[in-house]
Formats: sequence, C-alpha cells, structure tokens
Amino acid sequence: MAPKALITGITGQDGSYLAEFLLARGYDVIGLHRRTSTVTFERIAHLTDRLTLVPADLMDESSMIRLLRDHRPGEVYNLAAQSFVQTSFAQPLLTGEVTALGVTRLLDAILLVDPSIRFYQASSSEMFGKVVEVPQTERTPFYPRSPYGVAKLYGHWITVNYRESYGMHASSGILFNHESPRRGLEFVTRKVTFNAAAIKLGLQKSVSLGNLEAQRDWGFAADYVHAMWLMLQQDEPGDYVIATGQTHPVRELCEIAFDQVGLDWEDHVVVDQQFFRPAEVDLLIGDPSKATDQLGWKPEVGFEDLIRMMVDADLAALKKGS
Ligand code: NAP
Ligand code: G4F
Repeated sequence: MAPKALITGITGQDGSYLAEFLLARGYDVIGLHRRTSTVTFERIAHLTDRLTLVPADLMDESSMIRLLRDHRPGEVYNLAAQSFVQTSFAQPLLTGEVTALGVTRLLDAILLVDPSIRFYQASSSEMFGKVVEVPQTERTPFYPRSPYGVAKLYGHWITVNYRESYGMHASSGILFNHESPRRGLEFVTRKVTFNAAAIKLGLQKSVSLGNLEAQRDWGFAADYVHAMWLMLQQDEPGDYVIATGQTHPVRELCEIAFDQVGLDWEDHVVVDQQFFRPAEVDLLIGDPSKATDQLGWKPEVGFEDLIRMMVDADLAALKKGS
C-alpha cells in the first residue's frame, strides 16, 4: 500500500514543494487547507487532481481529529502558520493561536487518534533571534525577537515535550530562510525580485524597503522540503538545523536581483521606515553539520543562482500577464 502523508499549510510555499516531492515518491498526499472566501490553490494548481484536499483549521482541534480519523496518515508535516514576522507584531495573539497553540492542537489530535503517526514541526531560525553565538546549531540557546519567533519557540518545545512525554516520533526542523519563485510577495527576496522585474518592464520606477543591513542565510525551498522528509525516515526523531552556512545582507540581494535585469539597484531602491521592525534579527547563519552527517542532506542551489532564478521567473510571469 502507498504511504500516506498529511501536509498542513499545503497552499503555502513549502507545502506545494513538499506535495510535489511526496507525490514523486509514490505517497498518497492529503492536504489540510483552511476555508477561505476565494480559492487559494494557486501554488498547487498543477497538482490538485493528484491530491486529497480536506478543509480543517489549526484553530479547531476537532476538525483535525476528524481528518486524522478519516484519512489515517502515517506521517504529518505541520507547515501551517501565520508565518510573516512583520504581521506578528501587529497580530501577536492570532500568531500565538495559530503558530504556537495550533501545534499543540495537532499533536494532541495525533495523540488521541494514533500516537504512532510520525510528526514534523516547521520550526524556524527566528527562534535564535538576537543570536547568542555564530553560527547557530541545535545546541545554540534561543532568544526570539518577535511574537512569531516566540510562537515558533513554543511550537518547538511542545514538539520536544510530546516526544519525551509520550514517546512520539516528533521531529523539529529548525529551518533558516528558504525562498523560491513561489515565495509570498511580502517577504524580502520575492519583493525585490518581483519589483526588479516590474521596474525592468517599465511598470514602475522604484521599490521601498526597510533594513538593508539585515543578514540572512537564504536557501532554496525545494532543497529544504527534502530535509523534512529525511527527518521522518530516521529510526529516532530529533531536531535539525537546516541551512546553507552562508549569510548575505539584504543590500547584496538587491545588487544581484537588479544586476539580473541589467539595472543598478541604487537607482531604484528607496529606504522607508515603515518596513523596519520594532525588534530586528540582524545576523542569521546556520550550521547544518548534524543534518549533513546524520541525514546525508546538503543544499543544492546557492544564493546567487536562487535570486537570479526568482528574477527570471518573475520576468516571465509578468510578461505573460499573470
Ligand atoms: P507560507 O507560504 O506563509 O504558508 C503558510 C501556510 O499556512 C499556508 O498554506 C496558509 O494557508 C496556512 N495557514 C495559515 N493559518 C492557518 C490556519 N489557521 N489553519 C490552517 N492553515 C493555516 O509559509 P512557508 O514559507 O511555506 O513556510 C512553511 C512553514 O515553515 C511555516 O510554518 C513557516 O512559519 C515555517 N518556516 C518557514 C521558513 C521560510 O523561510 N519559508 C523558515 C522557517 C520556518 P493560506 O494559504 O490559506 O494562507
Ligand atoms: O523576508 P523576511 O520578511 O523574512 P524573515 O523575517 O527572516 O522571516 C522568514 O524567515 C524565517 C526564518 O528565519 C521564517 F521563520 C519566517 O516564517 C519567514 O519565512 O525578512 C528578512 C529580512 C528582515 O531582517 C527584514 O527586516 O529582510 C529585512 N527587510 C528589509 N526590507 C525586509 C524589507 N523584509 C520585508 N519583508 N520587507 C522589506 O521591505
């Protein structure tokens, strides 16, 4: 019988890549999506005839119990979250409900229905926040700097707690930033690549950004979903840092993106205070040695190739008018 996996957050960036990855390996894929007034299947439109899409919500434990009872997955990947850091300052309680308590609701639903289900939690390098050491490993102390980071830290520890309390195969992937042409337009990489393409096509003249000195360890989303799957194939659950081990400032992202369309970024980027955060994470750089040694995982696509790929995808989409 084909293995069966449930993905929460299947309509998001990572959900779409993970669904592709699991389908290619012969899985039956169940996608949990929340009810919305318009369809949000844009990223999975090419897959919908091969997926089972079930409405449920991380805010509603009984909806997840029913889903688990009806579909009986062997693996659950919890990718659903309010995932935008800036929004978490404006909506801290909603972020806590979904991104923190939502994890407990899902773990508890699994405990009630079938504790042998293997569980993946989408933890984040935002938990390191005001970093205590460089680079960050699985042993680096946490110091979150946003309501989102605090919520993810709760999700991380409740995953560890269910593993230790109930012997569940529950793993936490501490993923550093990962991007793709499917990245949401509000995140800085896609904001820059989309606007560089739009400026090149004469659709606008400038783009407004916040902190150009912030540094991130940016990888390619399709590489990172592979690591999620590898974690659930191990005999023992665990926590793993997934990163490239290299960091770049937002300024360099701008240089590469505008270079890809033959423009000078300094002619088009405007700094605007509204995009600065009340508290910032200045320097994220991960050490993925444990994942390399134990999972055999390594990133395939480097930062510059990733940004150039995203610009090309945005140019092509804008030319097509989508
Ligand atoms: P994303 O594109 O923002 O996707 C988030 C997903 O969560 C969407 O499918 C969204 O559904 C769903 N969702 C939100 N609230 C929900 C609720 N109450 N019930 C059910 N589903 C809900 O995020 P992503 O970049 O794919 O990231 C995937 C996960 O990894 C997130 O948990 C994120 O916090 C975490 N993470 C991401 C990164 C990164 O760099 N991308 C790094 C570390 C950790 P709608 O489509 O309806 O909005
Ligand atoms: O692209 P960002 O919004 O991503 P951020 O805050 O690092 O969060 C992402 O990565 C986390 C992993 O570390 C995930 F957990 C989280 O879900 C999300 O996927 O911002 C990156 C940096 C920040 O320092 C921000 O201040 O870019 C800086 N920045 C500068 N100007 C900007 C802008 N960010 C955004 N979104 N928009 C700007 O105009």
